[in-house]
Amino acid sequence: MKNIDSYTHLRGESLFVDDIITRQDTLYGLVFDSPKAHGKIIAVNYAKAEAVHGVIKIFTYKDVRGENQIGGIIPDEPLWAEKEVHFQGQPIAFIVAESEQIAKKARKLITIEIEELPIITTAKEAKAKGSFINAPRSFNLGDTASTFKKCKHVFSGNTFSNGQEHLYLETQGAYAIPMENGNIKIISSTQGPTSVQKMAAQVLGIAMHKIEVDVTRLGGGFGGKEDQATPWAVMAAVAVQYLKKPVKFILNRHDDLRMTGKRHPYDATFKIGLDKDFNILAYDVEFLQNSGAAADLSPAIAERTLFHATNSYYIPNVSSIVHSCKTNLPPNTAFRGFGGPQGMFVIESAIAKAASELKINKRIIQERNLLVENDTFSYGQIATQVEMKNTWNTAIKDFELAKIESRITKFNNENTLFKKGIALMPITFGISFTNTPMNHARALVHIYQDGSVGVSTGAVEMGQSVNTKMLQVAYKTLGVRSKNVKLETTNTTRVANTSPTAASATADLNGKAVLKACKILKNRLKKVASKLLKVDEKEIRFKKNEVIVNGELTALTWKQVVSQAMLDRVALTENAHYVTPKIHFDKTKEKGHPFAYHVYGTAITEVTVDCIRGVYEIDAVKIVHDFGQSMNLGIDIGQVEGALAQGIGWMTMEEIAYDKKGKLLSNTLSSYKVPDVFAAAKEVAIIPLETQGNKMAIKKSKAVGEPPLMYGIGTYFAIQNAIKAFNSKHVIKFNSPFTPEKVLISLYED
Ligand code: MTE
Ligand code: LUZ
Ligand code: MOS
Repeated sequence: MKNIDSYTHLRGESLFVDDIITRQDTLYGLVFDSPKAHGKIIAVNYAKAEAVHGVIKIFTYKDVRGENQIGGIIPDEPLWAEKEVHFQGQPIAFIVAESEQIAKKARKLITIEIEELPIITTAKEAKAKGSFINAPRSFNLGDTASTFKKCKHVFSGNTFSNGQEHLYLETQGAYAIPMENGNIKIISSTQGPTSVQKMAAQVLGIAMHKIEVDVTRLGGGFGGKEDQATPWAVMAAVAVQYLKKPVKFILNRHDDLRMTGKRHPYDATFKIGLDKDFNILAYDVEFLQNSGAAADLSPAIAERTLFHATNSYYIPNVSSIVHSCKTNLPPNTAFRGFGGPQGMFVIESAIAKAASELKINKRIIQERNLLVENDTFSYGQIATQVEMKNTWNTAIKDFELAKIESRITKFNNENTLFKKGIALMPITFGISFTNTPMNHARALVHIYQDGSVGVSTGAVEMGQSVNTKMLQVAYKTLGVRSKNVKLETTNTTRVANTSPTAASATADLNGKAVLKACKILKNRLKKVASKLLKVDEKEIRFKKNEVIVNGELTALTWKQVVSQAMLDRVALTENAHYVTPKIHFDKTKEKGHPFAYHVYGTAITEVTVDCIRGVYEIDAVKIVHDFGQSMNLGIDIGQVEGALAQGIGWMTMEEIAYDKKGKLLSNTLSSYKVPDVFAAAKEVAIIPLETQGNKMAIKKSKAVGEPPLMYGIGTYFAIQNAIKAFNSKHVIKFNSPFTPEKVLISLYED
């Protein structure tokens, strides 16, 4: 089934926040943000801005009737700065005017005096100064200290991986509308409608039921709208509470780049110990997460770094620790992979370092240590239904790795100024919110009296095609035609108290709820049909709007059954609640079984480096991926391709840069390079692994949103191998992204 949005997308008819028809009296918002990264606010002068014709009001923390607080995990983030500022781009005031142009003009007239305080921009500096968000977390297995003494080989090193801009095509934004009795409706481009509702209620000082949040779809989120869609929606709501007029606020790209957080940069140090057969016996790792100026989702992201610190390997002795370091940058936030990629880059670096020192192929160490059935993760979960080696061996066999390698060797022998490199990248990613209480969802299914169906869930459509999957679950379960089912907007008054659309778990959680609701409705209608046909309800099946008895079509239709159900006063609406069974985690012990299951895969990446210029091309990425029993391979392959491109971008060209003053230098699309069609791999081959799938996944179709991003990590090591083929003296480093500048330096250093 095609993505149900493709028709309107192609015709430009799909609705995003900025496409909603505005009410005539709509006003427009714009944020005035801090020009300094750290300091005391001495004075702000709004007089000139307020005097601009068409400026209605400038809102500050003084206008907050509830709490000036939007911190989710830790209440450490004011909506608008009060006495101090902690990062460049921190919102201080909200200008509401008759037009965006007027607001922009007014913004230029605001003057501010700040007494500057010392600025921290890196995690290392923060650690040295003891600047943290919270206490460190640590996952441990076995005993690394005594094991290192027994290891034949021990290597250590350090790594850095940089942040990443989400660059959703649709920037952040919201439209808030006054309803009667002080109620407010907010149309928001958010992955977390309930977070917007909850924070708006908290800041406005009103009950949650007075706020309705509605989401049609997002032009991309990638984690950037899990938490950070909230402030803009809340600001608009504060203005509505005061002015009783609709307020629209869409960030322009420049403001969005400057004011929002990104993927967390990580510094790390590692120590890895191996025996004579290259079994990894011990791994010690310390992560320094650059969290930015407030917690946002950093503690949860730090935790997931620990969950994925050993990637796809079984290591019997692990000690891992992560510090969330407080710096004067915009609070960094969720980004596809949620700390997992940062953890995996370090273990891959450690293995690369060991292989380089031992002068063996990295693949030998990787392969020896791949996870197998019943291995224990550092967090105590026992690995079951492990497909790691299955994907690895299939990739080697089906993509004929031996042939690729000999072709590369031949090429490198015959060419002096171009060198090729190859790397294998295994991935293992845990599915479920690591915070167990968040693993729940609801679906509200209406069958209308004409037989058509409306489905509401907590899932937010953001391009990942979750609505198409929900529709597939509904029409197949009910036994109607796909055209009979419509996916409604995501709305907090229809489906309440939702977890954000995140953790790749949305289709599983909401899909299971849809399945449950539809099964109940179907059984109710079977009773009605059984009365009409005078056969046992067990004999009845619905398929494509037909009623089938013992495999034979009957004259009865779905529509007739629904009409009869109306006459019989049968409920044609069902609300179902799903919670992921079996999962648990004990934070006091840092042990448990947090994930419903894991997703596995292997990528083989080939690159060619131009050894005069330092530029490179990605020749091919060949992937064997564990989709389980995919319910929509077209969509799932699209997710792999998109995530791969994003992972390659993170590892190679996307270079976030702040200066020492905490000013974002990569603040335009000419100074921040995202992968385009030329940067994409010239060949992407994806083989779906043939497996039984997992019962915990919706229709045994495994979650796919985030895991394939980590295939991109293979690119870093493929480039490294190409450099080695040119410059044997090159001492490998782990400092991503591997930009052409860095490649060029590596090619010629001795
Ligand atoms: N795909 C598109 N096209 N746009 C997005 O914003 N977000 C990714 C992934 N795929 C995203 C995407 C992220 S970060 C997550 S967590 C998952 O989709 C969320 O959706 P799912 O849980 O339905 O997989
Ligand atoms: N968000 C979250 C996530 O709140 N918890 C998670 O475990 C998670 N994992 C991936 C992406 N977003
Ligand atoms: Mo995705 S980082 O869970 O929004």
